[in-house]
Amino acid sequence: MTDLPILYSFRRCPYAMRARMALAASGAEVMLREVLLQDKPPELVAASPKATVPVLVLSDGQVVEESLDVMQWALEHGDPLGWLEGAALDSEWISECDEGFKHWLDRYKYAERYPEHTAEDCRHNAEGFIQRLEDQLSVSGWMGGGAANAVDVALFPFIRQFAGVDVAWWQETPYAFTQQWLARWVDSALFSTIMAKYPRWESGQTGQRFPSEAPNT
Ligand SMILES: N[C@@H](CCC(=O)N[C@@H](CS)C(=O)NCC(=O)O)C(=O)O
Repeated sequence: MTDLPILYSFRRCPYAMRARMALAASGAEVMLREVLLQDKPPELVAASPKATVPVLVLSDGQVVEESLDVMQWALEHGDPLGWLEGAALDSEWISECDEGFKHWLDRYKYAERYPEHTAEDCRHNAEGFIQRLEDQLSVSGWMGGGAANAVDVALFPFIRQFAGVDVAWWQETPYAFTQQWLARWVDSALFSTIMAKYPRWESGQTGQRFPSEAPNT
């Protein structure tokens, strides 16, 4: 048994990615439980009836069930990279990403589920946000100040998804600063760590220490 916090996570979920990035950067250790969204374990639903990931269950039973709150918890625990310096997780950039941009991202990525729009229209609608990012990133290469901070971390998994829908198209776009910024995140050692593949968690198991037991994949 362990009294480490428990993190319910799904590897490819961008909300879970931002939480795992902050946890990995913070030096906190958690027990990661990799779940399948189509077959959520009852333990997750019992801890958080809305049953989205990520969910962090602290050793005192407190449940942190929003990705930004998991980031905040992690970075308050430890912030050696200074990601909270000059950054606030209630930034309008993040709310714009999670609301407007994500709306069009889903419709672009899963265009077949939304026959009322063309994929190109959805991409075009999402691009307004990308253009604003590009303008911001052209100033210093980051979302604020001269270094990476928590706002960059919260955003990049969603931009990665957007870029990944049609990589050839993305590479031809004029968003050079955003392309570079995204590549820096995706090529980082921290990102490789948080994208390690964990086996699906089964009831009765404790989970796997994250990030220290990250498999080498
Ligand atoms: N506002 C939540 C959103 C999390 C979320 O929507 N996660 C998705 C996966 S990427 C999820 O768990 N969806 C539930 C489902 O598919 O049943 C957060 O920031 O943590």
